Amino acid sequence: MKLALCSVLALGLAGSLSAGELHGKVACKGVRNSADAVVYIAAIPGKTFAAPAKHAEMDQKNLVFAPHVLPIQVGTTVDFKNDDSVLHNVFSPDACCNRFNLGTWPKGQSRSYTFKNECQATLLCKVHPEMEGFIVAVPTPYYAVTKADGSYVIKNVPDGQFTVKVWHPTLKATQKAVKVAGNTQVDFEIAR
Ligand SMILES: [Cu+2]
Repeated sequence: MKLALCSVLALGLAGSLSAGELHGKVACKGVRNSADAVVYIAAIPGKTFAAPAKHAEMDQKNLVFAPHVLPIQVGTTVDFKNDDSVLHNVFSPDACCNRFNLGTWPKGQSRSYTFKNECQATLLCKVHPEMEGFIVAVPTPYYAVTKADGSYVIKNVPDGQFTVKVWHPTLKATQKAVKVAGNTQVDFEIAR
Protein backbone atom coordinates (compact mmCIF):
# COMPACT_ATOMS: atom_id res chain seq x y z
CA MET A 1 0.00 0.00 0.00
CA LYS A 2 2.79 2.39 1.00
CA LEU A 3 4.69 1.44 -2.14
CA ALA A 4 1.65 2.18 -4.30
CA LEU A 5 1.24 5.59 -2.69
CA CYS A 6 4.92 6.37 -3.32
CA SER A 7 4.51 5.41 -6.97
CA VAL A 8 1.53 7.72 -7.33
CA LEU A 9 3.47 10.57 -5.70
CA ALA A 10 6.49 9.89 -7.89
CA LEU A 11 4.31 9.96 -11.02
CA GLY A 12 2.72 13.20 -9.86
CA LEU A 13 6.14 14.79 -9.38
CA ALA A 14 7.41 13.55 -12.73
CA GLY A 15 4.34 15.00 -14.40
CA SER A 16 4.99 18.42 -12.93
CA LEU A 17 8.56 18.65 -14.28
CA SER A 18 8.78 20.92 -17.26
CA ALA A 19 9.32 19.19 -20.56
CA GLY A 20 10.40 20.48 -23.90
CA GLU A 21 11.42 19.47 -27.33
CA LEU A 22 14.88 18.25 -28.23
CA HIS A 23 15.47 19.08 -31.86
CA GLY A 24 18.17 19.89 -34.39
CA LYS A 25 19.95 18.51 -37.42
CA VAL A 26 22.30 15.64 -38.10
CA ALA A 27 24.60 16.35 -41.04
CA CYS A 28 25.48 12.99 -42.61
CA LYS A 29 28.69 13.32 -44.62
CA GLY A 30 29.48 11.19 -47.67
CA VAL A 31 25.98 9.73 -48.15
CA ARG A 32 23.12 10.65 -50.49
CA ASN A 33 21.16 12.56 -47.84
CA SER A 34 20.91 12.96 -44.08
CA ALA A 35 17.93 10.62 -43.54
CA ASP A 36 17.92 7.47 -41.38
CA ALA A 37 20.08 8.64 -38.47
CA VAL A 38 18.57 7.65 -35.12
CA VAL A 39 18.93 10.26 -32.37
CA TYR A 40 18.12 9.10 -28.84
CA ILE A 41 18.70 9.72 -25.16
CA ALA A 42 20.91 6.99 -23.71
CA ALA A 43 20.02 5.06 -20.55
CA ILE A 44 19.35 7.48 -17.67
CA PRO A 45 20.99 6.31 -14.41
CA GLY A 46 18.34 5.34 -11.85
CA LYS A 47 15.50 5.49 -14.34
CA THR A 48 13.69 2.60 -15.99
CA PHE A 49 10.90 2.72 -18.53
CA ALA A 50 8.10 0.15 -18.80
CA ALA A 51 7.90 -1.73 -22.09
CA PRO A 52 5.36 -0.05 -24.37
CA ALA A 53 2.12 -2.03 -24.89
CA LYS A 54 1.66 -0.60 -28.36
CA HIS A 55 3.27 -2.60 -31.15
CA ALA A 56 5.51 -0.99 -33.76
CA GLU A 57 5.22 -1.94 -37.42
CA MET A 58 7.79 -2.83 -40.07
CA ASP A 59 6.41 -3.44 -43.55
CA GLN A 60 7.85 -5.16 -46.58
CA LYS A 61 6.45 -3.38 -49.61
CA ASN A 62 7.73 -3.07 -53.19
CA LEU A 63 10.63 -5.31 -52.17
CA VAL A 64 11.99 -2.95 -49.52
CA PHE A 65 11.74 -2.74 -45.74
CA ALA A 66 9.55 0.26 -44.88
CA PRO A 67 10.65 2.24 -43.04
CA HIS A 68 14.31 1.58 -43.84
CA VAL A 69 15.26 2.43 -40.24
CA LEU A 70 12.82 1.99 -37.35
CA PRO A 71 13.76 3.16 -33.84
CA ILE A 72 11.81 1.62 -30.95
CA GLN A 73 12.05 1.51 -27.16
CA VAL A 74 13.51 -1.67 -25.67
CA GLY A 75 10.66 -4.07 -24.85
CA THR A 76 8.60 -3.14 -27.90
CA THR A 77 7.01 -5.85 -30.02
CA VAL A 78 7.36 -5.26 -33.75
CA ASP A 79 4.80 -6.66 -36.19
CA PHE A 80 6.48 -7.54 -39.48
CA LYS A 81 3.99 -7.24 -42.34
CA ASN A 82 4.12 -8.41 -45.93
CA ASP A 83 2.39 -6.08 -48.40
CA ASP A 84 3.80 -7.71 -51.54
CA SER A 85 2.34 -10.48 -53.67
CA VAL A 86 5.54 -12.50 -53.19
CA LEU A 87 6.71 -14.39 -50.11
CA HIS A 88 9.04 -12.55 -47.71
CA ASN A 89 11.17 -13.71 -44.81
CA VAL A 90 12.68 -11.72 -41.94
CA PHE A 91 15.79 -12.70 -40.04
CA SER A 92 18.59 -10.91 -38.24
CA PRO A 93 22.21 -12.08 -37.93
CA ASP A 94 22.68 -10.01 -34.74
CA ALA A 95 23.25 -11.54 -31.29
CA CYS A 96 21.46 -8.67 -29.47
CA CYS A 97 18.16 -10.03 -30.86
CA ASN A 98 19.12 -13.72 -30.60
CA ARG A 99 19.58 -14.00 -34.38
CA PHE A 100 15.83 -14.46 -34.82
CA ASN A 101 14.33 -15.94 -37.97
CA LEU A 102 10.57 -15.52 -38.32
CA GLY A 103 10.13 -17.82 -41.31
CA THR A 104 8.45 -16.99 -44.58
CA TRP A 105 4.92 -15.69 -45.08
CA PRO A 106 2.61 -14.34 -47.80
CA LYS A 107 0.86 -11.01 -48.36
CA GLY A 108 -1.59 -9.93 -45.70
CA GLN A 109 0.02 -11.93 -42.88
CA SER A 110 2.43 -10.74 -40.22
CA ARG A 111 4.85 -12.20 -37.67
CA SER A 112 6.03 -10.55 -34.46
CA TYR A 113 9.22 -10.24 -32.46
CA THR A 114 9.84 -8.51 -29.12
CA PHE A 115 13.18 -6.69 -28.76
CA LYS A 116 14.21 -7.31 -25.15
CA ASN A 117 17.67 -5.71 -25.29
CA GLU A 118 19.31 -2.58 -26.54
CA CYS A 119 20.05 -3.55 -30.13
CA GLN A 120 20.96 -2.30 -33.56
CA ALA A 121 19.45 -5.11 -35.56
CA THR A 122 20.05 -5.60 -39.26
CA LEU A 123 16.97 -7.10 -40.95
CA LEU A 124 17.42 -9.35 -43.94
CA CYS A 125 15.15 -11.46 -46.18
CA LYS A 126 16.35 -14.87 -47.35
CA VAL A 127 14.08 -14.65 -50.40
CA HIS A 128 15.51 -11.30 -51.56
CA PRO A 129 19.20 -10.93 -50.66
CA GLU A 130 19.19 -7.26 -51.71
CA MET A 131 16.65 -6.34 -49.01
CA GLU A 132 18.02 -4.69 -45.88
CA GLY A 133 16.41 -2.79 -43.01
CA PHE A 134 17.27 -1.80 -39.46
CA ILE A 135 15.57 -1.77 -36.08
CA VAL A 136 17.27 0.27 -33.39
CA ALA A 137 16.03 -0.62 -29.89
CA VAL A 138 16.96 2.17 -27.45
CA PRO A 139 16.67 2.30 -23.64
CA THR A 140 14.44 5.38 -23.32
CA PRO A 141 11.20 6.62 -24.91
CA TYR A 142 13.13 9.65 -26.20
CA TYR A 143 14.16 8.97 -29.80
CA ALA A 144 13.63 10.11 -33.39
CA VAL A 145 14.87 9.34 -36.87
CA THR A 146 16.12 12.11 -39.17
CA LYS A 147 14.39 13.26 -42.35
CA ALA A 148 16.32 13.69 -45.62
CA ASP A 149 17.42 17.19 -44.55
CA GLY A 150 18.82 15.77 -41.30
CA SER A 151 16.20 17.35 -39.06
CA TYR A 152 14.80 15.52 -36.05
CA VAL A 153 12.39 16.30 -33.20
CA ILE A 154 12.03 14.42 -29.92
CA LYS A 155 8.95 15.59 -28.06
CA ASN A 156 8.19 15.67 -24.31
CA VAL A 157 11.76 15.42 -23.08
CA PRO A 158 12.09 16.27 -19.38
CA ASP A 159 14.62 18.87 -18.30
CA GLY A 160 17.93 17.39 -17.22
CA GLN A 161 21.44 16.36 -18.13
CA PHE A 162 21.56 13.51 -20.66
CA THR A 163 23.80 11.67 -23.06
CA VAL A 164 22.35 11.97 -26.55
CA LYS A 165 23.52 9.34 -29.02
CA VAL A 166 23.34 9.19 -32.80
CA TRP A 167 23.36 5.93 -34.78
CA HIS A 168 23.42 5.53 -38.58
CA PRO A 169 23.42 2.37 -40.76
CA THR A 170 26.74 3.19 -42.46
CA LEU A 171 28.32 6.15 -40.65
CA LYS A 172 30.24 6.26 -37.38
CA ALA A 173 28.05 6.70 -34.29
CA THR A 174 28.58 9.70 -32.05
CA GLN A 175 27.29 11.16 -28.78
CA LYS A 176 27.12 14.41 -26.84
CA ALA A 177 26.43 15.44 -23.27
CA VAL A 178 23.34 17.63 -23.48
CA LYS A 179 21.59 19.80 -20.93
CA VAL A 180 17.90 19.92 -21.79
CA ALA A 181 16.05 22.99 -20.48
CA GLY A 182 12.74 23.52 -22.25
CA ASN A 183 13.09 23.55 -26.02
CA THR A 184 16.69 22.67 -26.76
CA GLN A 185 18.60 22.49 -30.03
CA VAL A 186 21.47 20.06 -30.60
CA ASP A 187 23.16 19.49 -33.95
CA PHE A 188 25.49 16.68 -34.93
CA GLU A 189 27.79 15.78 -37.79
CA ILE A 190 28.65 12.18 -38.62
CA ALA A 191 30.88 10.62 -41.25
CA ARG A 192 32.53 7.31 -42.15
CU1 LIG B 1 11.76 -10.50 -49.30
